[in-house]
Amino acid sequence: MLAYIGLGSNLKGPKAQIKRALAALNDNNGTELMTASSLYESKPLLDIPGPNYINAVCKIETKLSAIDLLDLCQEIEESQQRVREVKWGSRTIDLDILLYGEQVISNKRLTIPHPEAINRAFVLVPLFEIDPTVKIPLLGPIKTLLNRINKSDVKKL
Ligand code: ROI
Repeated sequence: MLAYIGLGSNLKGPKAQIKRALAALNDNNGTELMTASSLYESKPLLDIPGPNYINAVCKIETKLSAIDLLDLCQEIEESQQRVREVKWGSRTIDLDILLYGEQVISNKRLTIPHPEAINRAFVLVPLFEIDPTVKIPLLGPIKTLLNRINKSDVKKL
């Protein structure tokens, strides 16, 4: 199965945090890293005070189920000592499953396509970079989604 993961960090060396998580996504039995986007910098969403974020999106090939992939993402977050004091707060590393094939998933732990992420410039811009023709289930082609948002607040590094 092809899946897309969004990564974000604004604490403890954000660029290195993203790179370490990308390496971890390649360095295990269930997943293989296919493509990683450039790194992008943006202010915290909603102008919540805190350091700027570094974000990236990657495409993986996986034999894991969506739930097992979520477990893996959470293990990687924990292994990088994820700190998240409050909702919307700063964090060392955040891994979100954006897309899992063309599946639509909705249960207590998982909502795919990721409902919030898929509207954000720091996700759509790197996703478009690595796959400009990807279709988002329920929502349509990425190009259309990208045209609706303000892209000027993410800076490619
Ligand atoms: N803001 C930016 N710019 N990038 C993120 O990855 C990010 N992640 C979050 C919140 C706190 C919503 N803000 C963010 O979880």
